[in-house]
Amino acid sequence: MAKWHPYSREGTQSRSTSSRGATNAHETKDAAGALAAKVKTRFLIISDTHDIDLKKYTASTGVEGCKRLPRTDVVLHCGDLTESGGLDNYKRSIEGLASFQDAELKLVIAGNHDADLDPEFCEKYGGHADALTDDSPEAASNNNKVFDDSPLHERALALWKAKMAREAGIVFLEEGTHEFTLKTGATFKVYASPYTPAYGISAFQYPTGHDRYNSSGTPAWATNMPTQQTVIHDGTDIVLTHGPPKYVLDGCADGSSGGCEHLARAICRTKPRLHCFGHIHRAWGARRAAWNDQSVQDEIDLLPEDFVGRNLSKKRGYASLSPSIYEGLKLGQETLFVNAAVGNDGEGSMENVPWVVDLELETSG
Ligand SMILES: [Mn+2]
Repeated sequence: MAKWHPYSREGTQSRSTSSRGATNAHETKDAAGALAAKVKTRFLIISDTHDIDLKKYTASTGVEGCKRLPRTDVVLHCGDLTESGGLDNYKRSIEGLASFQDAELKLVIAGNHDADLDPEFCEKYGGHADALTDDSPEAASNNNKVFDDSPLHERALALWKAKMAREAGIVFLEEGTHEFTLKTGATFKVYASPYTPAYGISAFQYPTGHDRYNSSGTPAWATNMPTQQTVIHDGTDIVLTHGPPKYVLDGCADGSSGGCEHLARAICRTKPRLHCFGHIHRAWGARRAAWNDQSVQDEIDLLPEDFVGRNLSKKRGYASLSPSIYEGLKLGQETLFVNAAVGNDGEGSMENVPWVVDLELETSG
């Protein structure tokens, strides 16, 4: 089979004929010269939806002028599904994610606004969520009977792990490393974390001096405190965090950088193919970093921006990368950073558009 290119005629056709489940595998030589099968996998990356009803963007007829989002293999949601939690709001988020019917897998993490999913936050400040309004027996069966008087965070989490979510291919990721294999055989390792550096009173936060992502290399001013779950391991393909790494798509309104430098160090160390996040809405965008022998271990060398611009993306309803970015994306040599914070404009629509990214993944077995 000919080499697949995201913008080639062949690549376009393979999408438009919608042969779901068909592989686009081809053989390429890996670093050791061995033949390894690769399969193109299309990701929709979205973050900070803050109670937006995603069904508006997946309906076959445009609803309220919303651009319909394209079909993808996997949806990645980088947290802040809600404005301030709430079981009804999570349920609407689950229904919205489930409406991406073509995507066989939807990976989801919480964010600092999804307060009642954080047990520590709930214990300290109490939860924000109200009980579900639909307490019919049918809803109870779909929602794993989350209507008992168990702690709020348990009920919120149960909703995300219930039958309705599972059957829709939604996987709520706890902090740590998770491995997935798609129907095509494409396999990938994801590190997930909902945590961000402390800023005001919010859920899933840690003091800026706590390094949870690395087991060594922590500067003297900070405290090294990783666990097997929180450390980012070598061999990670995709890092999915709520917050950005320091100095990468993390510019705040006051000119400061809202990202985490320990996370940045972990990305330098592990060099994943893709690091996606949100949290800092105004820093929406994508940047590519090249890792070469000259690069300093704790600095990220960003390449110039060369992706499709924000205005064109808005017209189309989603953002994607220019071909030149794809040509450079080589495993271990480059990392693609995506801040996919779409934000709620206050009227239930997105301020920015989601990203569509293709990765060539190894196949299992
Ligand atoms: Mn956030």
